[in-house]
Amino acid sequence: MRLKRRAVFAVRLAAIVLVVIFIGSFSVAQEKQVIKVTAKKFEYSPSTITVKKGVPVVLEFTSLDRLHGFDCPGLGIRSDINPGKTNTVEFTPQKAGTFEFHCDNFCGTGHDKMRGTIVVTE
Ligand SMILES: [Cu+2]
Repeated sequence: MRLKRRAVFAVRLAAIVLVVIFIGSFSVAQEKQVIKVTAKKFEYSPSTITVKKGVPVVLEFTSLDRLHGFDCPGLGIRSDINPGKTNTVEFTPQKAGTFEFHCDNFCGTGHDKMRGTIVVTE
């Protein structure tokens, strides 16, 4: 009988510890910043994307016309941007600064001018 009571106590204690760990993991998880970016000949909207150093970012890309690309070598980010589809890229900027991105899927006469910047603030 005494042994059974101890076992019940141990199980309850374990359950409480698990709940505390579970809740704790939520408060530690950092909010992600979700930014929608649309592409069309020959521009991105927004063309300037401002994010914060150390805060996780999700970029959600969609194209309004044809296949484009998103290449930001300074931050090591690249994605295709397909019409009728959402491509996502997740990253956490580790350095502050201004990083240029451009379209790397040839999309027509204005392709070379299809660019923008990611600004990472401290
Ligand atoms: Cu393009």
